[in-house]
Amino acid sequence: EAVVSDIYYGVSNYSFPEDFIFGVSTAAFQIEGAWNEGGKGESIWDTYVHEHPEYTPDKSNGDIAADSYHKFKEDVQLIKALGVKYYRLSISWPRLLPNGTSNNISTDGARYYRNLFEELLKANITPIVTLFHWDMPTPFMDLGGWNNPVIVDYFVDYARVAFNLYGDIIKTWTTINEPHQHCYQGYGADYFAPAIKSHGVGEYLCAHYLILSHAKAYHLYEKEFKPHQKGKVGITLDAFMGIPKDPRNFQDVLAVRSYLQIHFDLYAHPIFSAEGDYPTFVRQRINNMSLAQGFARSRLPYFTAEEVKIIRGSSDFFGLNHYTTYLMSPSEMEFSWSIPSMDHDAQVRMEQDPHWEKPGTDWLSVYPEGFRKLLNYVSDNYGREIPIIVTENGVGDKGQLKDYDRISYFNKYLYQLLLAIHEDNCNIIGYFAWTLMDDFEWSDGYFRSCLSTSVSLEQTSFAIAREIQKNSNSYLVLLH
Ligand code: BGP
Repeated sequence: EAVVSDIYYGVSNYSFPEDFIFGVSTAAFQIEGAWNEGGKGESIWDTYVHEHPEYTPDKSNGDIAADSYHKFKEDVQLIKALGVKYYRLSISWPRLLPNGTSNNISTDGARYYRNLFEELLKANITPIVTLFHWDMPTPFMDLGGWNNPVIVDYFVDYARVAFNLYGDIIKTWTTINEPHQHCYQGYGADYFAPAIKSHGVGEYLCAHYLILSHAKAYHLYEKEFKPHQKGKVGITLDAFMGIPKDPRNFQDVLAVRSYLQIHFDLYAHPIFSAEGDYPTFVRQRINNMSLAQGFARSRLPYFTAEEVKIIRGSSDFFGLNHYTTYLMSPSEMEFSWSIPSMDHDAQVRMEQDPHWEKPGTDWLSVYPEGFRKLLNYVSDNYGREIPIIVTENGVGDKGQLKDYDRISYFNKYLYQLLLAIHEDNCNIIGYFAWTLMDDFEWSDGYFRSCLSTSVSLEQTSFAIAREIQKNSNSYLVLLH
């Protein structure tokens, strides 16, 4: 029943550049299912959800998920119907390499991704491929996963296989998705696989070897593949934005700095800054805290001078995932923090203004201006030469069929992105909505998948929002 039921409010005098990249994102574990088919090896997420069903509220797992392994052709048609020309997806490392190493490349796994990529290209959709969206082959956990330096060579070995197999048709790669969330929640805490729960130590070791793995994979591509494949390789980092709870209080301003430096610049600075290496503030803070806590050495490992050089500049673009903003103020201790921990190192209290809209996802309030501030933060700190691709952005809802909250979110965030391009001269070349379809939402399972940032295609909220933003001067759009 067609009912004129909502009015978009907003004025945009700006439009997107002609060649702006619009796309949708997914991750292998969240959508593929077929967890043990075609010779696929087990990933840490398989292990986590099978061994600890109680970790997800609905005791669910990714065994079937959105069944994209079997339904990828339909999925490609859905993307086509949505009208976007780019699709960001990830390869499951253990689907391609069941025991994690190139000694054993799965024929079925290799064929699956080849077929999928070719299907996308046939539909005129460009795949952008992530090598690691959190599903490490389980056998590596016997070695400590990202906490053991040997993992660097295994990751490069995997990257080589992927570049070899698909580099003829894949021209944009991201090595790693959100190292911060993966390390913080999976190695510092146990909210995510592999649930190491080594607060204040595990997440820094994980960060360290992830950054190194990324840089080595980047250079592998530069040296052995780029000359003939001519593609690009980058990394995707995640950031909540912070604003001082009281902008007149300098301590609150410092709290924002502390949060962003420890949770974001820890990753961004070694790769994207001119100096390279961890930010001085982070190095000093963690060294001092470690000393005070009786550690024999800093909980934040050191890169050698040679490693600093390899890491610096090792990304052709800045992949950025962003969802929400927090009000920040200093706090020496919150009841939920362990000592040591990354949170305790940052010493920041985070809260959201109760007046901000909260459409669904419990940690997500709508504060679009924070997005513009973040885009500026990245541009100011890491330069306007490096192109930014927003690789994820989106919002959850309460499962209602009418998708107004999400349309409104996309509109408001896209509008801020336009302002960042046109008024702040930020070099943003692409935007990917999270996500193409309902999926297995990590530690939220499906129970709360309606609260996750999934996009339901019937509602095509992103497509609507994109059209609204594409046509400049549109301020009144009636939605059916
Ligand atoms: C990011 C992850 C995605 C996805 C997204 C949305 O951190 O890279 O894989 O989980 O968050 O999360 P949610 O659906 O809980 O809003």
